[in-house]
Amino acid sequence: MVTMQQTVLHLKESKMGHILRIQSAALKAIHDYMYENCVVQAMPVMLSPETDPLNHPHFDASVEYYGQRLHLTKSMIMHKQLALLNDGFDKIYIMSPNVRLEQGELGASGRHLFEFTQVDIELKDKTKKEFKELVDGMIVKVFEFVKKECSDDLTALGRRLEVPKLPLKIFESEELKAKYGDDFEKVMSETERDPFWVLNFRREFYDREDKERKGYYHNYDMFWPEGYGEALSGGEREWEYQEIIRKMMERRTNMDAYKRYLEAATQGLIPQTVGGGLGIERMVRFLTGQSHVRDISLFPRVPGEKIAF
Ligand code: ASN
Repeated sequence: MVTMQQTVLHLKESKMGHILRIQSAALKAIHDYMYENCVVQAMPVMLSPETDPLNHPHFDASVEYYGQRLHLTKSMIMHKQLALLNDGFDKIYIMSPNVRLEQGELGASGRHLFEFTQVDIELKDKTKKEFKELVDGMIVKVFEFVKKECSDDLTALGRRLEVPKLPLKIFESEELKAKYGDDFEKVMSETERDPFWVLNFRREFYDREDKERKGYYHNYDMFWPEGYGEALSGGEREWEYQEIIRKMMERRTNMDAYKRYLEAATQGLIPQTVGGGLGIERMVRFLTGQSHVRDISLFPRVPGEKIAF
């Protein structure tokens, strides 16, 4: 149990000013970069009849409102896809708050909060290669801007940042697994010097599986180096009704929970898109060199912990 007194001490920590200045600079760099690249910003939704299923255990977070069950957003994946039905723009991003009531064991990972924000990006008629190029550029822009604007804050925190060299490296998950075993993400994150990408993970129904090469997924994660672990995940998306249904059946997804999305899919209304979400708190943890996302968050929601405020 976190007490009110501990919360006050946490809020008054002297390093918080340095951390929030670095966070502000990083967010400004992201917004500027998106604007320069014609990626339009959409506002988040926090309640919806359908949301990301998530592929790992978690508790329900939904409310009843006028006879309708509404779920707190786990990710805006399906909203991002549908937003791109509009012909007037083909790239969007959202500073999207997510609520994922995950199990208490994750509290020790250093990377999990049950309430967090991701910068969620989606591009229409683009490939994973084009998505990676956009994100690579964004990462460099963030590092350059933070180094330029916040050198005193970085020094105060004892943090040295190197601007990553582009293009960021790409690895195949199968090759890494063969080399390092199931713990490959951890090993790679600890040994690489720059952020890097890993391709092909078996995940949600909405990430595109290769039709000729079953079991190969056109999705990816990006990782922070120095052992900071996962930074972003995303992929090219399924858009065909038959594929979506097949993948849902394989994953035993409750299709009733996705009837509106499936209705759109039957009408061919899911655009062909690619995208991903980058965790803001995880990025700030890395930029500031802190050991837990709790340290960079004013009001941390750590899985398994009771909240004081
Ligand atoms: N934002 C992720 C994506 O675009 C989905 C997620 O957060 N689960 O793929």
